[in-house]
Amino acid sequence: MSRSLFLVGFLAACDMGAGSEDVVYTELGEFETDADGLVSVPWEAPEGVVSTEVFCGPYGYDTLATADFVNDTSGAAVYDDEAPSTGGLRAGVLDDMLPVLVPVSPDLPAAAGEWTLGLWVAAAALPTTVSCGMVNRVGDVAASNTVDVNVVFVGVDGISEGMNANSGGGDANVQAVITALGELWGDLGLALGEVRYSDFDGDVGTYTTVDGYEEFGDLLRTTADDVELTFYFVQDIDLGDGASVLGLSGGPPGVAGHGGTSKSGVVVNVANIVADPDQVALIMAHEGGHFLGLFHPTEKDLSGEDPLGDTPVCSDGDGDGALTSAECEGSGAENVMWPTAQVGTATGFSADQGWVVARNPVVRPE
Ligand SMILES: [Ca+2]
Ligand SMILES: [Ca+2]
Ligand SMILES: [Ca+2]
Ligand SMILES: [Zn+2]
Repeated sequence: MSRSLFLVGFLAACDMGAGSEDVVYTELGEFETDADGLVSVPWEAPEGVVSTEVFCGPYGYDTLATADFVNDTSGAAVYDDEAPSTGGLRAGVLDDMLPVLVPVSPDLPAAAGEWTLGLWVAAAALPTTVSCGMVNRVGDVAASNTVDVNVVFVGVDGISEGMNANSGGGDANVQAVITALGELWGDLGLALGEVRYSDFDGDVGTYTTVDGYEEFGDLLRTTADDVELTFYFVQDIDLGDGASVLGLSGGPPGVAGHGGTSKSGVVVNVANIVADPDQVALIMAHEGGHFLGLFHPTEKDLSGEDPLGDTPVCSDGDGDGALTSAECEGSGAENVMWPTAQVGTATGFSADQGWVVARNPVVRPE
């Protein structure tokens, strides 16, 4: 890995537009792995940093990557893939693009200085080359915050009469969803700022039903390079097992504050928007929570938990190796980030979850 490459990338930093000068995307350049798929990616968080996110890709939908390690500004390992469920950081095992966001827990705040991502790419042909970038947010942090939202309609006109960019603002079902989303996120201290509506200008016929992770990633790749959270409304999501998926987030966490990547937004299945707008709103609150750096308090198969000290802990009462909402009533099922969140039951967030979201690059003080 080359220090000069890193510095050249740093010079390419660009302002992201009016009202968002506190959030800056910087290209870091290309990095070549060794024959084992490993490469160190240093990235620099500026003075006054609130959050910092590094991401590397694209390496394709047939390839997975994760963090072998992450070192903080003192060179201390703060993440180790031998113990991925411990400490204050989480990293996914993801296709095509790997984002690592700090902070995802009050236990590991962002700090100015050089961090290092030890990237491991499991490509079939090694060594391989990836491009990396980073987004840094500086400035103030507040308890009450706002996020701008872009709703992109992908061929869903007809599910709810006239549901498209022209009429979305006046459509009763869309408005019921937006209102309910605002109420759910209110418990995070997060209000909806500007809500924009646009029509997908790509291949609607292909993407209105998202078939598999490649279509999912390719749809997210069309996300604009703005400091906002983009939700794609589609007619169905089918990952190949025959079941309809209600929503999917890039990441988690998503690539926040930088468009054009396969992790730059959230896809929402709105087939039920007329019958059950509250269900669609809960999916947006949950998947949008993933995008903003929140994980499931406990995975339903008990395979991991979030890095937050104040989220509910549920024990597997019946010892069958799986957690259900019924089993975790009063000890997890009330949290919106519960893996099987149910309308009317999953209605709140924890204080630590609000702390994390307040610092995300696409969120700003109200
Ligand atoms: Ca399709
Ligand atoms: Ca926890
Ligand atoms: Ca159980
Ligand atoms: Zn989830």
